[in-house]
Amino acid sequence: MFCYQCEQTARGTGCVTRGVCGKSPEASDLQDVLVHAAKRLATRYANVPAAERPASLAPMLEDALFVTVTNVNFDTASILGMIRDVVAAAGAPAAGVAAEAPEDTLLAWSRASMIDARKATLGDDVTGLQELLLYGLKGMAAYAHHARQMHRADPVVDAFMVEALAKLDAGVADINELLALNLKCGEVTINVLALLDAAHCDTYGKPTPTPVLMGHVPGKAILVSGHDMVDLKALLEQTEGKGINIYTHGEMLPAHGYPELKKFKHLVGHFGGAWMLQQREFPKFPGAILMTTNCLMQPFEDYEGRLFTRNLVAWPGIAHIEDRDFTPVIKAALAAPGFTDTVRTGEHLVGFGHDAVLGAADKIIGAVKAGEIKHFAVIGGCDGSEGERSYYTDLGTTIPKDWVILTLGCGKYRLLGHDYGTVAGLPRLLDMGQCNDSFSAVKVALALADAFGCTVNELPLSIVLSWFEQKAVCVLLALLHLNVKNIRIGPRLPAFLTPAVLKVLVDAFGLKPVGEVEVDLQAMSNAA
Ligand code: FS2
Ligand code: SF4
Repeated sequence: MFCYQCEQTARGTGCVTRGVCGKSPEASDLQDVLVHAAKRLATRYANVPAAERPASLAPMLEDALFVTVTNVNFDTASILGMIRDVVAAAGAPAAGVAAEAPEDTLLAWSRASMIDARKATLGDDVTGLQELLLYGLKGMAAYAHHARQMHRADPVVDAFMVEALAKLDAGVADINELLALNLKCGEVTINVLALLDAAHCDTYGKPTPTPVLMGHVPGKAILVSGHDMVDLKALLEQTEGKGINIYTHGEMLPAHGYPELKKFKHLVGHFGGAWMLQQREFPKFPGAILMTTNCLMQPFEDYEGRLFTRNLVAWPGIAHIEDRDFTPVIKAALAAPGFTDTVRTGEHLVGFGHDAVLGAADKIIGAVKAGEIKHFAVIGGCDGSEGERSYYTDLGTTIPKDWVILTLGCGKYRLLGHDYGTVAGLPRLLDMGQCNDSFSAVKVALALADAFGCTVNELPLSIVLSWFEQKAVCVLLALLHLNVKNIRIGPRLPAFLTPAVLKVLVDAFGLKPVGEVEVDLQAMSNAA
């Protein structure tokens, strides 16, 4: 195996014996085969007019890529089944291998496309740029998958997925073409983020500021993690009147802001922090646990019998829910003790999507003009387990009182638990939602630039991203496509970006790693 697609990659260079994430070498190799199969499938249809492509093509490519995103699928049997489906769809002449071929044959078939092989023939710069594009596509696939759960698709997104995968299959090696494809990936990411935003708002109503109980109340309980609002709504419907309380976990926290979800009285609160705390937190949750999408970690024995996966998430031996029939989850929740006491560790305000923030635009613009609000800092993205991530906590709590902090993604957990107070009558910490809601930050930044008659780069705005997995990669590409400069990224730079490629990004966009809090803060203030 060789995998360096996420921030926690071993020694900052690549996982080679077993994933830090828990991915086995066999699962990792099979994921590489699946990506290769997806590229071959895309090639088969690259020259077929979009209207003549099968309707199953786009969802199949999406799922194939989303399965390989960090912390999604660790189950070799399910990955192998998917490979066979994709190879069959590509057809033997295009694939060059039979769908029913033995696993070893499939591994040998994809060997030349593996990262190691390309590093040896194309060099680290080209391979890194190819992988940057692939990881951007993986992130885009995840967002497109979510939108498709709500019956939304965008032909621009579907077409780019085919075009870009086919280019990768053809071995595109020209640095300038690869850079252009990566920026195009960023451009199309804006489409998919807008699509997902509209799907969520149309289906569940526009998020509105809503306080969420951080804690629990007595009663049977189900914890819902991941990102999938469609699963959550179906579970809320199926548990209504059954005496079971539903809690959000991790990236499901923003669910409480949607009118069509918060109307369920048994959606009572939020339990726990970001994904990487689950092995400590899940054993303490006295009910059933549903993982709708990433981020899943290796389950421990004391909760594996009451853990369930959905969608593309899978772990060997963990029960998987098909067709949104949550009967086994409900049974497990009723069989578990549930909570017997009440604990309130606090309240967190969610629901500051673009609609809520821009609803206060006049107030915000007036406060900026009056000097009451000096600066905006977008601090968000993914969380992770490294100690260096305390940077984000320290930054958030050190930022001057006349700055507004916009946050999103599970990276927000680094900012919670501190009273930020208010500025100009607004909360200083505005939670815009999941990583899937990054569109809100883009929309607010563009609207502010419009209101002040300047570019985003001329706004008193700093963007400090925490990255972990591939959704963050496509969001970064989207910001670069918008020509947003001086983005800070951390806690570490991606292993797949070589010094030469980084230099290109630094020269063109001023992309920089996070540094010391005081130094960074001073630089952000000077730029304001
Ligand atoms: Fe967080 Fe994990 Fe949201 Fe990422 S729950 S790091 O894959 O998707 O952010
Ligand atoms: Fe390693 Fe990340 Fe790949 Fe897992 S996803 S094998 S942790 S680089």
